[in-house]
Amino acid sequence: MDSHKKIKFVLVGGFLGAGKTTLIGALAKLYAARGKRVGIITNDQADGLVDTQNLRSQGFDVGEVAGACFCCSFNDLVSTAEGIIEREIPDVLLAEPVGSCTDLVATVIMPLQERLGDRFDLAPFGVLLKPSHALRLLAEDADAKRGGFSPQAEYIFHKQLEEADYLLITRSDQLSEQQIDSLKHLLAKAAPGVPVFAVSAPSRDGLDNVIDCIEDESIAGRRLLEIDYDIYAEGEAELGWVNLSARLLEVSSAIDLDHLASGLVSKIASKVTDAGGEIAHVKVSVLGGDCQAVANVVSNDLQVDVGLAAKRSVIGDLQIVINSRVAIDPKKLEEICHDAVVEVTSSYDATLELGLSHALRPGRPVPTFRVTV
Ligand SMILES: Nc1nc2c(ncn2[C@@H]2O[C@H](COP(=O)(O)OP(=O)(O)OP(=O)(O)O)[C@@H](O)[C@H]2O)c(=O)[nH]1
Ligand SMILES: [Mg+2]
Repeated sequence: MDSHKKIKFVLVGGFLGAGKTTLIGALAKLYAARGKRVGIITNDQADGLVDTQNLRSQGFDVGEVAGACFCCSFNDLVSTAEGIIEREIPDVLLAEPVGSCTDLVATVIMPLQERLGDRFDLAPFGVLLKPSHALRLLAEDADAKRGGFSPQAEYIFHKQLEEADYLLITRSDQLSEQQIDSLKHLLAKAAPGVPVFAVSAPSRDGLDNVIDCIEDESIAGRRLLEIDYDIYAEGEAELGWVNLSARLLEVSSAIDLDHLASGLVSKIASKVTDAGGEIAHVKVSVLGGDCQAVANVVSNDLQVDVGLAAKRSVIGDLQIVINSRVAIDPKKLEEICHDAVVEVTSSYDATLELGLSHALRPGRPVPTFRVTV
């Protein structure tokens, strides 16, 4: 790369389970096919990220900011970007913030532009929407308007919309034209004048529109929010957060990685539903040799999905990583995840070794920097 050319820095926003990691994987592949070098930065409140493993297993250079969101660990975000740049200068850096974060223009994009604008070219800010979630939260009919989460958590969703330069409705492969049109109609009211595109990572529909938005500086509105951090903090704290890891050792007969990952997600989801919890995203990665499966569920009433299929059965040690984000007490969620691993793996001829577990509620966001009007 021309050492004077700026690195395009693309922050991909959206609520938990909206499809950020999946879109980043698809964009990274598209950029790579066009001869561009891509670096990726993932982010979470605790370490042990399914997303990092998912994107690394697809062959990308992924740096991780773990322990706090980008806005509260801005300097870690910069040093992680520098780590990627030292390995090989990318043309594009794709960064995924925590899905319960907002106010990212003021706390990440503008501070990056002000401090590192000579190295980075900050792309317009795109925000993804999970159709089932958006349809419920934006519904005009009061009966259909049931977000599942508290008004404080819904506040975060609305603030995310408000700061977007462009909006992406994900999973277009699962939507009818009519559903896409009605979502666009609702979004035209909620975010007037903001371009909206429907995208599908599996079919690649709409990806060119995303690249066009990334390149179109004229849509970068740098919308600074008026936001109440008390409500924002309460909304984030509604979610229980569990990252748990385990290993399956002495595996004596081949285990289907996709089946194990989806079995674990199903078990956790059914226990969460029984306990009255509201799922934002439960994801499980199973790694065996050089193969990886990731299974997900993003709502109590949606099916478990194998987001990254290994299509392999493996004999040998397996690594399991569970990331659960659910509106429920984190200790209860930890117990559920723990019990699910024990129950699901008991049917295999193998030894279970439980590893680290983090159970928390996200703390109040305290941005390192915050640009105001
Ligand atoms: N069919 C379909 N599924 C998708 C698409 N995009 C995402 N998904 C699925 O949606 C689920 C969540 O996707 P992720 O990319 O992990 O969502 P995320 O926004 O990164 O989630 P968090 O990191 O938890 O905030 C996974 O099961 C994906 O396979 C899409 O375009 N089509
Ligand atoms: Mg993700």
